[in-house]
Amino acid sequence: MTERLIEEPGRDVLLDIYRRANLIYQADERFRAMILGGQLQIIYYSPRGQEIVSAATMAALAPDDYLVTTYRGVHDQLAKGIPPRDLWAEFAGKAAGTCKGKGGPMHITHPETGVMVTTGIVGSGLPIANGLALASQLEGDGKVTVVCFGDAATNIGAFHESLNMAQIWRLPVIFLCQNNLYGEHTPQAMSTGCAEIIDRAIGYGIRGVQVNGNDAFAMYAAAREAVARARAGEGPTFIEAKTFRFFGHLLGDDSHYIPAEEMAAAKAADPIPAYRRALLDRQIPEAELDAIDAGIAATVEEAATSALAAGYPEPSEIRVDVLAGEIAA
Ligand SMILES: Cc1ncc(C[n+]2csc(CCOP(=O)(O)OP(=O)(O)O)c2C)c(N)n1
Ligand SMILES: [Mg+2]
Repeated sequence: MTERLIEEPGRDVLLDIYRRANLIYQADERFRAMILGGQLQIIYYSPRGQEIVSAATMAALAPDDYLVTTYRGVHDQLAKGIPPRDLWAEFAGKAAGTCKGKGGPMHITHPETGVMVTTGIVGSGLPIANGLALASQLEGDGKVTVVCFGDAATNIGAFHESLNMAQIWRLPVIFLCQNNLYGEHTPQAMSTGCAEIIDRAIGYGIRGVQVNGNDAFAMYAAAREAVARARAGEGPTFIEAKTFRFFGHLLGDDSHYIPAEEMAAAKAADPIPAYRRALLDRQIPEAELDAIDAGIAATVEEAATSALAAGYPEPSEIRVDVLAGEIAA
């Protein structure tokens, strides 16, 4: 395999990553406020702290590449390009949502932006991603599939089977492990036998890349290289992106099982302000970043407000789009 030298991305890409990351950041802030304020009744898995992983990865994809993600997937879905208005409506169970209000946050699907499946079954996205990648390989459509999952998911059988199969068939798939160091309330060392998750790549002969997922430059470089390999027919890549989640497993989790100093260190290295500082250091004017933030604030406001005002699905819709084919009433 040839090594590629990857330079720092240009200004457009840097701002694209900034826009995606801050859309996630602002949307997450609003989702949490709406849930805690009683405006949304959903179980919510905040991606706060993991924004850069998605923003930089999705910036390296083409709009029609595929994504498979999980219950903690709102960052991936927004970064991939689902219109916030449609996503919000689905979270609120409204007919205007991505699945007409019948999927909910756990099952966000939006083929128009390549978001093919969101699943709550840990590890179940990986074989599905292989299927999408195999279809692309057979059809020669040049698309790449990214599947996101957590660190604890690497203990599930489907993870191991999927890496093996993808490598044998040289599938155009990227396995993106968002390693936030915890699975539900369990620290990694209590559930995972190996010290470094990336070492699992060796057993399958698959290219493994461990990266600081909160570093936009490193994350983008890793994703771009993996995309290039997949498109060139060189097969899959397993990326382990080290990151952290600021709000525990789900909203309401008090994170008592996380040592206070570990949480404090993670928050001190918050990737959102860190990336803003990195752009300012590169002479990107603050006013330009502020203008992007303001545009995002307007988008989020519009999405949240329109979702609340939208209507629920009609009762007559209850059997529509649920199974292939008609079901007798
Ligand atoms: C097959 C299966 N087993 C157990 C669960 C319960 N469960 C939901 S999330 C979770 C932890 C997953 O942790 P990780 O893969 O690290 O992802 P994270 O939530 O940290 O993003 C578990 C065990 C499940 N949903 N599916
Ligand atoms: Mg985890």
